[in-house]
Amino acid sequence: PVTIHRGDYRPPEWQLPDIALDFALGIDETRVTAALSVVRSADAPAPLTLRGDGLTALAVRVDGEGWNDWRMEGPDLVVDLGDRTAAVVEVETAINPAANTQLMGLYASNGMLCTQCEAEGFRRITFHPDRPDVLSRYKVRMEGDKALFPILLSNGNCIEKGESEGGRHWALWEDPWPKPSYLFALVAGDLVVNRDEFVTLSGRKVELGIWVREGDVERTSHAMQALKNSMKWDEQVYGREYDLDLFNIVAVSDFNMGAMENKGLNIFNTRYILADPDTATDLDYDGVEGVVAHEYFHNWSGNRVTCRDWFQLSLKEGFTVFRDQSFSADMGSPAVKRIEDVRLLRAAQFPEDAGPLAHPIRPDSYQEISNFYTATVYNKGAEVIRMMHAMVGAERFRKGTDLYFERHDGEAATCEDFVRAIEDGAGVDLTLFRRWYEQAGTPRVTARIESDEDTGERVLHLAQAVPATPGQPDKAPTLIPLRIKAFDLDGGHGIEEERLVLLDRGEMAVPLGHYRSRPMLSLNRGFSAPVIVDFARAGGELAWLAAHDDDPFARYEALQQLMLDTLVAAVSGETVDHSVVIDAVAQTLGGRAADPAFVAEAVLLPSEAFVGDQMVVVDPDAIRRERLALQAAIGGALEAEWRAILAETPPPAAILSRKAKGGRRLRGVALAYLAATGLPDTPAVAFGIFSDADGMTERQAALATLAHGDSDERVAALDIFYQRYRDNPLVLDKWFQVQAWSLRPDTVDAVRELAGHPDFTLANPNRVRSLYGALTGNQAAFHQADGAGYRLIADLVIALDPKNPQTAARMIPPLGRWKRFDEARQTMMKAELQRILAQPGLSRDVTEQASKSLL
Ligand code: HT7
Ligand code: ZN
Repeated sequence: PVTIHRGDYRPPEWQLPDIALDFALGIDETRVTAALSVVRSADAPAPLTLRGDGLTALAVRVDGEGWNDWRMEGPDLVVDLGDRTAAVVEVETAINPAANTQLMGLYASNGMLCTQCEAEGFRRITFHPDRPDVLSRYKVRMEGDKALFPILLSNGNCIEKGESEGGRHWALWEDPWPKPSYLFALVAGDLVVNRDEFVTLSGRKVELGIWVREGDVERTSHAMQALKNSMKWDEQVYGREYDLDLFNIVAVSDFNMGAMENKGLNIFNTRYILADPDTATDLDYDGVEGVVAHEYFHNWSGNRVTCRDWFQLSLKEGFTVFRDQSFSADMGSPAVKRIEDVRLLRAAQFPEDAGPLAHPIRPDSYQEISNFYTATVYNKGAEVIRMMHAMVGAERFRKGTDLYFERHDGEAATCEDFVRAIEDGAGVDLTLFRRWYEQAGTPRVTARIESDEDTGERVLHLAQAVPATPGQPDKAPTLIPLRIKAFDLDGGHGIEEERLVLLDRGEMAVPLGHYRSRPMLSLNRGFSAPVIVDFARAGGELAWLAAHDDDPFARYEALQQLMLDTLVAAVSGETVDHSVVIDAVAQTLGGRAADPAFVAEAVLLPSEAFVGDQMVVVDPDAIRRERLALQAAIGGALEAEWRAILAETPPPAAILSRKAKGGRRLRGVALAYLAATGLPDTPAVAFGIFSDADGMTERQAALATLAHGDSDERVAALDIFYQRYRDNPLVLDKWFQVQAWSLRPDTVDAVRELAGHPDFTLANPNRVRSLYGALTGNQAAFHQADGAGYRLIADLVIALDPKNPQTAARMIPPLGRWKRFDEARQTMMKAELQRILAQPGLSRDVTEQASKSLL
């Protein structure tokens, strides 16, 4: 496969100011006529290269005349326009949406037609430069059978519609805003709408529509509220107003990712639109809110200012994730949101940054761009924006973003443009900070307090190191902003204010002041930098911070570290005393009435994978054993507490207040701790909660707890759940998922069997993720000693690749973490990667991921 390098960027030789598309719609055949008005931007004559993927040119015309001066170069169409500087190039193609199992381009889902063009799907619809720095105004005419496709949607505004012969009808859409091809969208189908409106800051009325299948409209109210809240928030926090009279969202059930920000016509995975208390958990509700906001925010960070090339993806994705995280924090609990975001970063991004697929947030090269929609580009990218925000403060950051939007509105920009706008607008020098864009790998910060016992002077010594990553053996220090606070327990100088330390060199000494005894140091508060901190704590420090730190994130972090230290020691064969953790959990539980959501997050044990990340060689079985032992110890010691929490009447499922959600979350945690004790009544307690639940949060938590065990109640609950929700795909996904998450020793066998269940299908990415994605997240099962978990994933990749290479490629990274495991597992994991690579006709997506994973 060809490798594309960031340094090879060249501006386009032709611009396409206007495009007219004509679609004659059909499920099995859609005819597309594209009229591209092209204007040469190169100085000298240059052929017009239009990218294609699986297309045939049925006819080519230039300025209305049949044209023979064209050729195919591989999948692309090259049109020779002589020395013309402008022309209208018309190309006809025919595509088969029903056969499009890749779900890229124009495809059929559940009887409707829809598109997904980012990153390079437009070239599967018609020939086009298909690069994000070519922006055009689009006019789209579509015509189709009125009974099959009563609703016809595209970007912008519908400017005309009418009936035609043979039961057909048509619509003409126009988008006044120039956009890259990846933001083009079309939907045709039998849909119903939830309509609302929003009045913008300047008093313009915007019509809002959420389009779904008949019967689903009742489940769209949360998404609609989230949309209106997002529109308002972007005006208040970033001064960004919506810029069309219409904003449509369509939900589709077959979708490779979460959603897509097409201009004025967002297309969503149903998973991030549909929610009601009976079928969606509180976490699902939060997912809807966050993704609706994310896609809406792209209207400015992504659409009005887009990316020059795909290496700049984090320009729109990192910034937009930061924006959606800030929005969700403002809508709910900032502390809990930060905990969730950091947990995700550590679970998905840190391992990526430590493995063979590590890349900077602005990658230097790729073979298949779809493989770079990663936690690094998205989540580490968001952390990089967050650090800039922390260094300059909200007000100056806003000056920087105002300047960015003003300078680059209507343009295809770069990450460098963003950094320069923050520098100029906020008045800050980010020269050194730019290394975050260049270097992969999670920096490691080592901290140590040096004390002069005579004078009481304490100095914090900090050192940073960025690990070597593929292609980047040597790293330079970067700028790391660390929020710190030292607590004085001896009453010497009182409690100091928090400080922001800018660690801008390899090593640095930070005077802390004079203290009679060593102060309690709270470091990297709020996770101000996405780094790993090594800090040898004195005994009792973590427990003190877990109880007393005034930054809730730091309290959470201290308790997690305490748990982690205990688990790592136990896994390493040390005899451990669980009582320190138990006491700290008990202390934290004392705050549950005031903030149950925070308490629920804080008392959760670190995941098995995160424990593994702390070890030189991961031992999945020992980690499972010791984590279960600690869970059982906490469960048993605090049994009365857990039972008291469970004895309280749960908040009604329809109430989504912070407190109600927190209460339900804590009940789920309490049930898990109680069940871990193995006390004989726990299956009955869980089954009682499952049966009495008035909503999915409690029901799923109880089902997941039962799924770990071996009781009659487990069998009954799984059956009841299946029978009740077998016709609801999103809930059926949960049924597959809880079984693949199970801590039972036979989970790999169960997953293999579930893959043969009549409701399992490779055609739906949500279903694939719910079964196999859950398995790769189940450390001890995926790494089962006989390699059966690895074989199952490799079999899946091989079977899925011909149908949906993007989704197949996303299953590979867990196999690439082989260096972290013992030799026997390493051998088996590599063998599976090699088996995948030996398949004939493998996609570019899977080839790139599997071959890089072997390095
Ligand atoms: N910008 C969107 C990316 C996306 C995508 C990329 C590759 C293949 C399928 C896809 N669907 C959506 C999503 C987002 O970040 O908002
Ligand atoms: Zn995005």
